[in-house]
Amino acid sequence: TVTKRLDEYRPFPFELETVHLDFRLDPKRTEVRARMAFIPKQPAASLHLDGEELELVSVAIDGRNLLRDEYRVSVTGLTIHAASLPEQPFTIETVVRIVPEANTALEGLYMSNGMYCTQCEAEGFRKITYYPDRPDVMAKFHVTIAGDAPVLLSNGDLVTQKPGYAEWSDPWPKPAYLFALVAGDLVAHSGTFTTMSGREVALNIWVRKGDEDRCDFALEALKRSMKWDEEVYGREYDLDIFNIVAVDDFNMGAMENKGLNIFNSKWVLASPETATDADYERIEGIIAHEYFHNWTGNRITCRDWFQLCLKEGLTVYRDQCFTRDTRLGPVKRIDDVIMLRARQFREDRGPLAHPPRPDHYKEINNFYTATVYEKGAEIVGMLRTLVGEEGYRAALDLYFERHDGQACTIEDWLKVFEDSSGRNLSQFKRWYTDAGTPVLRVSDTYHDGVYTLRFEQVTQPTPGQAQKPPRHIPITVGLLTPDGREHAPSQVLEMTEATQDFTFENLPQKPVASILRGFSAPVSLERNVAPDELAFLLAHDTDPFNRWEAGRQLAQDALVEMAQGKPAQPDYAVALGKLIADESAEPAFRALCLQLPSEDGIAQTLHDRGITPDPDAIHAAREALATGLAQTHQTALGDIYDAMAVPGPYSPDPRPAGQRALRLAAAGLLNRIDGGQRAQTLFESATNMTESLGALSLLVQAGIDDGALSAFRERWKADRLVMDKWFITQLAACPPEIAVERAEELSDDPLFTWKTPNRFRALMAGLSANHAGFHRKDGAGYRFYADWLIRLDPVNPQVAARMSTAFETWKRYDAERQALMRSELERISASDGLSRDLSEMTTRLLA
Ligand code: DPP
Ligand code: ZN
Repeated sequence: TVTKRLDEYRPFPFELETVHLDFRLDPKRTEVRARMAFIPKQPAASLHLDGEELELVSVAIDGRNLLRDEYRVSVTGLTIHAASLPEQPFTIETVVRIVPEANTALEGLYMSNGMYCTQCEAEGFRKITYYPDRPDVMAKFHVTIAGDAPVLLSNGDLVTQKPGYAEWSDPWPKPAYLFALVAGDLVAHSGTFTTMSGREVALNIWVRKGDEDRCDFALEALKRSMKWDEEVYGREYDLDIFNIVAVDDFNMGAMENKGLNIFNSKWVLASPETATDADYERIEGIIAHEYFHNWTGNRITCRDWFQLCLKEGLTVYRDQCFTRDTRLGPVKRIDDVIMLRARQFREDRGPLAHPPRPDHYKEINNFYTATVYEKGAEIVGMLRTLVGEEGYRAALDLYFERHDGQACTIEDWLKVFEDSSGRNLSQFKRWYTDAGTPVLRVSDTYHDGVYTLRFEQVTQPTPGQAQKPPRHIPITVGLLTPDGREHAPSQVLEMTEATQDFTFENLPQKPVASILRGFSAPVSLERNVAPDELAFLLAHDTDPFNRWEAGRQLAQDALVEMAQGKPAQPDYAVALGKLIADESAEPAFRALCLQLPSEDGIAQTLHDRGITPDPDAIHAAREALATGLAQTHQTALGDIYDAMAVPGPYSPDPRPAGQRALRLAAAGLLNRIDGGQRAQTLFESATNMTESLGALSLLVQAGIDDGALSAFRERWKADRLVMDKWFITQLAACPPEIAVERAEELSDDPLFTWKTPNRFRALMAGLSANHAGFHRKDGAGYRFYADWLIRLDPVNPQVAARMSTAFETWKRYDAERQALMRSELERISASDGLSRDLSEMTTRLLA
């Protein structure tokens, strides 16, 4: 397979103004007729239209059928020779046939539970018809659908419909990856939204019959998103109708097709009985994300797929800010950083490390990563920190004004910041082009009223990038007096050198520095801080992020010691005691402070400190620390458990959700010493999924789960979304020594419908989340996991490739485990007919 390179970008030599698509739907033999109006822009040798797995019926130019020697069909598409191309504008008409029911890769047009559905990003449109399937070719789409289904949907506005037929027209030029078609027996949960200029937009959430009472939360979230984008970014919706469809078989979370978003049903459907607090928050965030793409992604799209983070980083940043504004801001920030470290920092330290804007790839689907998305969002946040609130809004206004209707690059994006702020961002650009997480070392001195912070930045080499010049890093710093007051408001230090000093004068006493407030840059901060200073920050820091961070640091230090067989120091337990008792803090915040670092995170920290992580020792250390905390704070935790019960009907609002989170965190610690008694009671009395699933997880962890797991299965076996939770929860929470056997048993369960991505992911992610279970010394976890990747690959290469990232940390571990993982990766890469997706992944993982 070929490697695609950023520096080989060439514009498409034709303009494509409009495309007419006529679909005749049939599961076994769908016919697609496409009419494309091309305008030559420059003399072209030939015209290549992308196409894969299509049966070509005919191709004509300006009404004349082409002869067999006027074009060539290959596995990548249809090429029309130059001699047959008119010099004036011309129309190509093609007819192809495709087989939706045979499409298990879920890319292009496929079927899910009898419904037709499409997924075209990144390059799925070429599996529907021959077309210049690249994001910089933007055309107006006109679509007719003939098919035996009550509901027939496509992008844009509805022109006409009658039984078995519908016609849609999208006035906004768009790239093919935003095309969508849905046909099926669906029902709508509907509403309206009046935009800021007074236009009424019809909103519909389309679902299978029986699911319509689980749509209201998503509909309201959509309205909140539309309002927020008007208020915060001045962006108004631009069609008369906005449709969302829920589909059970979907490779991604959701897709922002113009006017017709398609969602994995997991991220739309919610009821108190079936969705957790975390699901509610995530649904709201994803609804917002896909809606926000209408401006950042659709109206302004990417020139090529190397620029993916232009739309994704910005849109993630926008959805994160939306959630911060609508829920608890500081708690959301901490959640986002936990996620960033767990996924992106992990990626950045391993063989899959790549820049937010990669410069080469074989399969673009392998670059829908935490680096492109979450690190991409952090970069936007840093830009905002550098230019300030007003500067940010000015830059975004200019971005929309200058680039509406265009396909853009990271250079265009940075230029609007440069032009609107007058700043030079050439060094800052390295955040987009360089991979790796900078390590930021800090030391401080104090003499005669002058306090000096010395920063040193180092970024380790990453695959293909040996040299790492210094980056432009915004470091938000606050200084606290020894009695816990602010010396001065937070300020942003701009680091641009490898080593740099910043001084603060006229300080009567040595201050306590709170560094990297709000996690102002995605770096790894290394700082020798005494436990009593961390305890001080945990008690007094006015920046909630750093307050939490201080506690996390204490926990991590304790776990690193304990995982090496050293006894636990009391610092963390003592410091945490104050926070447990601090009733002025948000329950959701206290819940986060009670959450211990994950075992995978501890393994990473050990590796960073030059110590080979031992998964069993890490598991034992974490259990011991949790048990110790429960013993030390038994009474206080018991009080919290009682006080945080939420009476009355369920509400997914952040406050009651925070109380439930704190209550479950307390129960989680106490579970180690109360024999699972609280978990048992909670499981039996739970009236919502948050408590029910939380309690189930604790019972599994305590090893007293038999009755509960089967009762849960019996109650929910017909509900696919809840059953996904049943699979993942028991694997993630069970004692590591039984994880692989349990995964094997579950893979024999008739409910393990492995071709459904959600179910496959539930089982595999459950196992790999069980750190010590997955990394079992005899390699049984690796073998089981690899067996399933090999089995899934021919059916659904995208999901198989995505799930192979479970192995991305293989070089962290001891020689025996490394050898075991390496041989599984080699076994995968030697399988017959390996997909381009998984083959690129194993090659990179093994490099
Ligand atoms: N559907 C994915 C997302 O919204 C890819 N664009 O991020
Ligand atoms: Zn997105």
